[in-house]
Amino acid sequence: MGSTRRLTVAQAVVEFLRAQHIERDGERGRFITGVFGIFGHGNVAGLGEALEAEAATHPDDALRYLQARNEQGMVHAAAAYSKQLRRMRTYACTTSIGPGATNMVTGAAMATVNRLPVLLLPGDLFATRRVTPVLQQLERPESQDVSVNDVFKPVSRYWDRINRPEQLLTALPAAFRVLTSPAETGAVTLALPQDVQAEAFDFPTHLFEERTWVVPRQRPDATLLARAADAISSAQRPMIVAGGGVLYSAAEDALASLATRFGLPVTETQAGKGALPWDHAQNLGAVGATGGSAGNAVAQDADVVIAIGTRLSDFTTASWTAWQDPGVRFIAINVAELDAAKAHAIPVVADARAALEELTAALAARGWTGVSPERRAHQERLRTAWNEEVDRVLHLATPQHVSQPEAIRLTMEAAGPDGILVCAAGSLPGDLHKLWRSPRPGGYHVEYGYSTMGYEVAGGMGVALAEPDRHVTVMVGDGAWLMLSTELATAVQEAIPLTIVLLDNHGFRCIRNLSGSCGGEGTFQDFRFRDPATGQLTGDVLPIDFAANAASLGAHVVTAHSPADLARALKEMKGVGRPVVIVVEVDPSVGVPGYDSWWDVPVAEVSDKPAVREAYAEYVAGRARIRQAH
Ligand SMILES: Cc1ncc(C[n+]2csc(CCOP(=O)(O)OP(=O)(O)O)c2C)c(N)n1
Ligand SMILES: [Mg+2]
Repeated sequence: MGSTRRLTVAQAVVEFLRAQHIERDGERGRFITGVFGIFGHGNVAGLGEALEAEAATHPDDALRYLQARNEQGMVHAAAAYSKQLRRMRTYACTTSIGPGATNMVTGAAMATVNRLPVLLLPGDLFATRRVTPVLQQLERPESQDVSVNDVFKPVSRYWDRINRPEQLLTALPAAFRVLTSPAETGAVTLALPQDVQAEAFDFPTHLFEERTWVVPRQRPDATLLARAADAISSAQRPMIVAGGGVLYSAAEDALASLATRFGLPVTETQAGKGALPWDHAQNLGAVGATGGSAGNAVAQDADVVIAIGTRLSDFTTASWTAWQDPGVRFIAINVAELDAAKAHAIPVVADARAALEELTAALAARGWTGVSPERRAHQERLRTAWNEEVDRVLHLATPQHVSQPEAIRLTMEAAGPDGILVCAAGSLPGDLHKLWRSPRPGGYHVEYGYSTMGYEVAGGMGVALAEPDRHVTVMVGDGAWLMLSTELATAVQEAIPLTIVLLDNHGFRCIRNLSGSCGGEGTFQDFRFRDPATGQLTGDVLPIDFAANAASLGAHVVTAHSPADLARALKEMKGVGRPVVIVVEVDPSVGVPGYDSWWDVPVAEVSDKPAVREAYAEYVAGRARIRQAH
């Protein structure tokens, strides 16, 4: 018999988390920084007890417990932390059973869609079924082997329920294999029944030995890499789409040298933005539905597309209208086979950095000199024109309060070269994708895989935890703020110096615009009173006092009525040392234009309304441009 330690299941989980390390390129560190949690009967006596003991036993390097306000918010914070640290560290999240658990489902989906590691530890029903139904139990007449935690299955990359203590021996390593796998990572759910959490077992001590999960730099297959190099070296109008995988792989330098050496234009997805500095000679900016004029112009006639670390979502592909050359071919470099096989691409399943290094060597070995001088000059003209256009839009002013592009410019100027911008949903991400200028990697953090309203404040806190030396600014719409901003109280509690710029345009503005382009009236989108005369939401604007709302949670609050107010507030608030919320009323009449782009949002095929019929006709014409590349 080997040596054992008698621990509760919860204590064993905490011991195991402490012992897990991760390593890449010779850099090694603990993988789980701490645990976010909200307690209830489903976890307080289990994980709650174990975490209290952890804090007492390891005062200097305990897994830090952070108190959350909303379980969804804490998953956002954990995932944002991980995204910012290129998936090399994360937090675990513990909840009670029932609503505490299911509140995490949206966060889980967000993490999985964005391929971000988070470890979710929801409490679960008594495994013994001694007491049933327990408070908050979902009873199903056809089976007792189901709980609300089963809803985590489709949104988790690994899901398990620990019904007996010894199951930890296989479940925990399996969970960490997935969490630390670049190709498979996402939300990992270990449901922990309330009784089992508190149950003791003689665990073998080897379970708690320090482990190091080495993140591999998978090399590409020689045949497929050669095919990719052949395709690129015979292309006339090749281009690169840089996705989040470039950053997760720390492949920015490899990307810059490939692009520079061969004159390849680089375009950016939301997650890939910042991989090259905004003013890098090869950076043509955003591509796709929220792309700019340069990125979308090179895409239009590209004959070979090198897609690196991207899911090729509809925003990136402009719903597959971005590429119009009938012979266009894709090369997809990705750690995940799922993504590498999209768009009928040459699938280069590999770590981005390893693949880009080998691709550079293979192209050089073929004697390829890169993109023709004429095409390079064309690319440079597009880049210059785009940067001029961005300057123009950033200065679009208004006599009414502040325009959104202006607010973006002032926030960017105040953020400076080391600042980090955090955003997720609403009209802001599209505008930011076009306009924000990130001088260094990691300065632009927008969650646009799941585009989750409510990610902004919680995510901003996670980013600030990840990078305490860089100032974090969150830009958030009034709608997203109202949906979920209470993690602000946690940021206050932890004295995290966040700046939150809350843009009040009295409604779900981007959906109002979308409704308009589909022939709708958009009246469901304004934050207005119901007007007794019309019976509709067409009354006065709701008098929501966002400043009072933020101040009530303990933030330092400033209201900015003009661009000068906003500039001053942004500057002064950087040194406050605790969360600051700047409330700005924006004039929604000043928008950021689109640049030869399209997004497939189906319009009602039949309607009595002429506006809808007109929108439908336009929609059908737009849809005709879809080139199904998959
Ligand atoms: C959780 C969630 N619910 C609904 C949506 C759909 N949605 C996308 S943007 C948006 C409106 C956002 O309003 P606001 O934050 O005020 O930004 P604005 O468009 O006004 O700039 C909605 C409802 C979403 N992305 N996330
Ligand atoms: Mg709004």
